[in-house]
Amino acid sequence: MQKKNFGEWYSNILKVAGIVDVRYPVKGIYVWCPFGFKIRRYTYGILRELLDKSGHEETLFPLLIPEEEFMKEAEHIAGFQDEVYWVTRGGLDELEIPLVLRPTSETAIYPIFKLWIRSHADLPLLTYQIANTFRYETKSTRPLIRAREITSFEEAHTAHESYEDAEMQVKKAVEIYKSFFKRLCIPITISKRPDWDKFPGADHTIAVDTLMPDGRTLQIGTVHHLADNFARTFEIRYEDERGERRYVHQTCYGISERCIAAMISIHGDDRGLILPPEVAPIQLVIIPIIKKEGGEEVLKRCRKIEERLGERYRVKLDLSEERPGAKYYHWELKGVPVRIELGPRDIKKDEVVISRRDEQKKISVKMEELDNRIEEEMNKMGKNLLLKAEAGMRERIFECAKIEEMSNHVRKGIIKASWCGDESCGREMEERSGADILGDILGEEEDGICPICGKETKIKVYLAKTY
Ligand code: A5A
Ligand code: MG
Ligand code: ZN
Repeated sequence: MQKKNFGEWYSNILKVAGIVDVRYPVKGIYVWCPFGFKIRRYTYGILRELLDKSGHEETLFPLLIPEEEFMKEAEHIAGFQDEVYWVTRGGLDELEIPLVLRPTSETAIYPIFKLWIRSHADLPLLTYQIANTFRYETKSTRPLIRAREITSFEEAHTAHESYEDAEMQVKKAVEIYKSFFKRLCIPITISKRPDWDKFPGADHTIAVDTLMPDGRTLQIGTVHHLADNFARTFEIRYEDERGERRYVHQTCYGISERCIAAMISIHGDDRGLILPPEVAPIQLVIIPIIKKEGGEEVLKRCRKIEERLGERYRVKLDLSEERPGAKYYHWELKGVPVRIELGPRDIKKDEVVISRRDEQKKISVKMEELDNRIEEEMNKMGKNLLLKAEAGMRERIFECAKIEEMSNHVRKGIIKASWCGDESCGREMEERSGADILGDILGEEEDGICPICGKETKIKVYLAKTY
């Protein structure tokens, strides 16, 4: 498997590592395999932990949305009408009220928020759900990256007293997503999408992107400030302290299985997956090296290690009939962070050999130091994966002053450029460079000149070829 042919590598690894099965007979719809689903479980465990501890409560709203509710918010419909699946029949009957499969859940949730929210005492309201959503995507579909059934859609929905309170929530959400991607060792950029690329119905959108090995960026999360746009449509009001009825201001933010696509793609190598220890279904594999003699003793000791380390880690003792070399190969493919080898010679020295998936070095460790050493190596591995990935992204960010330079760097990474902020210049810059504007780099202002109109500006933007 050669990662330099990234498209092929990606399809292949999903298959051979047992992440998803793409043979389901509906385009853009995939099956999670047991191993892939375990990665999903640990990954979403982190997301749940972060949302729970920042005051969000988990809910679950229905999959089916009545046409009338779905059609209420003009911009929202305009943005999604090409992408929705309709349910129009029940058995042999035409449904009186056609239903849409949620492409996202604003129009399922907000009619109920209207009932739940009465007074300022009900605010802020912070909820999230993890569910499947359906989008009839027309761009080419790709497992975990552009699915028609998004199986792992985490969407948070919040309501607040004022625009400013919602703005604060946007900042908190960005911090939550930053922590999440840090735990997955995924480097990100954060930018404010241009108006023509914001979420349908939003006041503005902050996006989280990462750079994939083929030089294109993938949007792996978005945080939307909805202002009172949906509140006015769905009449979500609260009574303030003086007894006046006011519209709430809302936010919503989402992440999908793209986070797993990014994690696999960014860390993996020619040998297979490399998983951050926190989300690896198997964190530690023990391989007994059985020679002609001393097999009993080796197995006994391996079982002991399995039992002891099994209290703290997800451990696999590989007792299959394969030769050690074949076992190494298999567990490397599966991305197991740490391997322990133990043979008769190691027993004599009261040692074991350990090696980390991200570095091919073998290290001999005294038995009594094993527990501490494993903990240390797991920590180091997480840090190393993040540092390596960050460096990989940093060296593929190119500052460009002219359109020609920009087009030369498309598909090589992320372009950083000045932009006056006018839509017409932005669109022309996209067209002539062949890259899309990801958005305004928040908190970064620098004197520069718009490459289209020549006006002076402080706005810096990222551009890239996107997925
Ligand atoms: N309700 C808000 C949160 C929302 O729907 N936002 S969104 O449309 O931007 O989607 C949230 C995230 O889902 C996106 O940032 C993107 O990372 C992911 N996503 C969107 N379409 C997807 C698809 N077809 N397959 C996989 N992930 C997708
Ligand atoms: Mg565009
Ligand atoms: Zn300009």
